[in-house]
This record gives sequence, structure tokens and C-alpha cells, in this order.
Amino acid sequence: MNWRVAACRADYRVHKIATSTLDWKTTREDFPILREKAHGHPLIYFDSAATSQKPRAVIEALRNFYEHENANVHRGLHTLSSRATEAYENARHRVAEYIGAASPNEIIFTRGTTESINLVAEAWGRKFIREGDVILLTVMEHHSNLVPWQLLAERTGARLRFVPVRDDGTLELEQLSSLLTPEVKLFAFTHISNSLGTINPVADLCEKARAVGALTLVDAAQSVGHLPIDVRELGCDFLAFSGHKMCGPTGIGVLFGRAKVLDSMPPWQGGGEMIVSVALEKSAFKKAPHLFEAGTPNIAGAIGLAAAIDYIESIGRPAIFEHDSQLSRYAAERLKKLPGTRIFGPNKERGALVGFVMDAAHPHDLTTFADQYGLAMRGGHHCNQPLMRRFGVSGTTRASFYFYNTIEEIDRMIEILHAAARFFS
Ligand code: 7TS
Repeated sequence: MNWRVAACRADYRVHKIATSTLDWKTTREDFPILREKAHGHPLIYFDSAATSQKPRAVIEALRNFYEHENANVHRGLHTLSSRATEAYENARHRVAEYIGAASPNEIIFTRGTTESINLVAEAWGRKFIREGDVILLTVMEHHSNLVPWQLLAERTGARLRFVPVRDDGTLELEQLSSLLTPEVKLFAFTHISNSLGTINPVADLCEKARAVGALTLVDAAQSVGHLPIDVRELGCDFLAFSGHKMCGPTGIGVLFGRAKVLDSMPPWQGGGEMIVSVALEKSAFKKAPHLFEAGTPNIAGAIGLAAAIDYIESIGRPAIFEHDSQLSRYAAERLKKLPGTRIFGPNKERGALVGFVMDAAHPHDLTTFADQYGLAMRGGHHCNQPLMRRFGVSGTTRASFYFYNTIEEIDRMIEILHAAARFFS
């Protein structure tokens, strides 16, 4: 099976890629912030699931834009405006290539995953969802793939259904045949869980949804910077992600929508940029993607995101995936052996993170303790309150990784956690 297909399927064999030929230590030097200290200790940044760090190439792209190209887009006839417009539209092309979209017109720039999902719930949902319709979700969704659907359901009388999660952190897929009935109009689910690390079989789920006539929305916030994604191989109708979790700036994200679906949708926000002509009582609108980008967009953000894509592709997503997987498997193995520690998520393949709880301390106390030693993790519910409830905990401590992290940093984390266990008990 080719790598890209493997990345889309449940069958996640870790392909033997010569990661040893990549010099990860040199790659690390591309990230100036990793030289910072916290409380006098070298920083160990294990919070990339919240936001990744930024390589110099992205920082330079932002600086270059503001120093040489800054102007508004799509409106001025002067030199800088042409430069800015060209750079912004090139960024759209770059994103389309990166996720295998058929056309740049399928790429809408948003503020991030949250805004992308809200756009679908508001624009698509308002037109196509009626009382009695069903939106199918899973119990492992981030609040941003939950709350917009709750709001839509309240407004329209639609119902929400949920695919349950097994004890091992995978979805109860055997329930799908009874959940995916013809009333289901949309199945929205995450590619990789931000608390469990579970990698869902996206292509299979999309195929099953299509069989009952439901559209699909994939929340790719935790996957798009870590492994190859091709929306046509996945067969999804929408895909949402954020730039800041994949080496890009904050405040920029993407909604991919299949052209036919976008063309069927009314606008969401109204304003400049999305119109062809405006009279006092009525307006005529542009087509997608501009229809969904009212107002001045995050121009620098889009250009920074394109630089992040170039940077990630210069390393290669298969290599990144393998490196991340090695880190998370190693961390899971070592954490399992820590006395009084429970880890969450699947045993075999997992995304670049491990969530755990230690009997000795509450996740907030543990995370605060770790920070004293320069170790940045996240403690809490990770915007997954229903999932935490499912596992009978109020929160977890989460160590999340990216290709700039090392095995030595995980060894240091384990030492710090031993010290925490001694301190708290
Ligand atoms: N979906 C998933 C799976 C996520 O992990 C996140 C952010 C979002 C959606 C929302 O992304 P945003 O960029 O629009 O905020 N997750 C996390 C996290 O796990 N810790 O901090 C943010």
C-alpha cells in the first residue's frame, strides 16, 4: 500500500523510512525558542498538541511580508497590493497541494479549526439541517467539534448522536451500522484525538457515511502537520485545521470543502471582499472561496502557513510521522512502568501524544511541578470534558511531541515524574 493511502486508512504500519539519515538535532536548531530556559532549566516543550513552535523560516516569512509586501489584498492596483494578493493566493495554492484538494477554490482561510467548523455549522447547517435530522459525532470530539453542533441542534430541532469510545481509546466501530441511519446528514469526527492519541480510520468512516448519503467533516487539527493527508483519498466533504499546530502562525486556519458542496452553501458572514455588487437592499455574491472570506483576511498568517508547509515538506511528513510515533510509543512504554500511573489511549499506534494520570498528584499540580524543572506539559480536560467523564477522570496530564523533541527529553520527563511522585507522597 502506498504511504499516502496507508496514512488515510486504519492500517497504520510504521513504514521503515530512513529517519536516521535525517539529522533531527540540526532540525531542532531551526527553532530559536527551543534554546529558552524555564526556571533556570533547559526548556522541554511537550505541549505541541496545544500549539507547535515556529521555525525560523516561518518567522522570516512573516517579517519579509511586513517589510516588503504588506498591503491589503484583492482591491488595490498598486505594486504592494499586487505582491500581497499574489502571495496570499499562492498560499491558497500551496495549501491545496498539501492536502490534495482538486482546486485552490476548495480552500477557505479561517482563523483556525474552531472557526472552520463553525462556518460549516452556520452556513451549511442553516440551509440543509431540519428538525429530525441527525448529526453524528463521537465521544472523543474536542469541544470545537461539539458545541457548534449543539447550537445548530438547538436552533433547528436536529438531534445529535455519538459513536462511543472503548476502554482502549478506540471508537466502537461495530455500532456504526445502527448509528449511521438515513436521518444522518453529517458525520463529523476527529482524525487524531487530542487527549487519547487515537488515530481514526478516516477513509473507512467517510465511505460508510457516504453509503447512507451523509456528508463528512474531518477535524484534522492534530493530524495535518504530522502525517500525509490527501482529501481525495480520504473521501471527506470537509476538512478543518489550524496553522498554529503545524509550525504556522496563530490566527490562521483552513476549511477545505468539496467544490460541489461549497457551491451549494449560502454565505456565513457578510461584508467586503465577498460581494460582486451591493445595492442598498440586496447584494450579489462572489463564489467560493471568496464568498466565505468576508473582510480583510489574515494575509500574513496565510503566507506564514505556506512557509510552514514548505518547511514541513522539506523534512517530509512520513519521516515526521515515524519520528513522532517513536517518541510517543517510547513515552507510553516508560510511563506504563511508573508506579501508580494510568495512561490513556490505544496500545499500538497512537498520534504524537500520551495522556496519563498519577495517583500521587492532580494533573494541575503535576504540571506545575514539572514546569519548575523546565518541562512544559498540559494538565486538565483538554477541551474534552465528555471524554474525561467517559474515563471517570476530571482531567489528565498530557505530554505531546513534535519532530523537534528527542528521546533524551522523554527520559528527563520520567526522572521529573519520579521526583514528583516522591514530592507529592
Ligand atoms: N480539534 C482538535 C482535535 C484540537 O486538538 C483542537 C485544539 C481544536 C479542534 C481547536 O483548534 P483551534 O486552533 O481552533 O483552537 N486543541 C488543543 C489542545 O489539545 N490543547 O490546546 C488546544
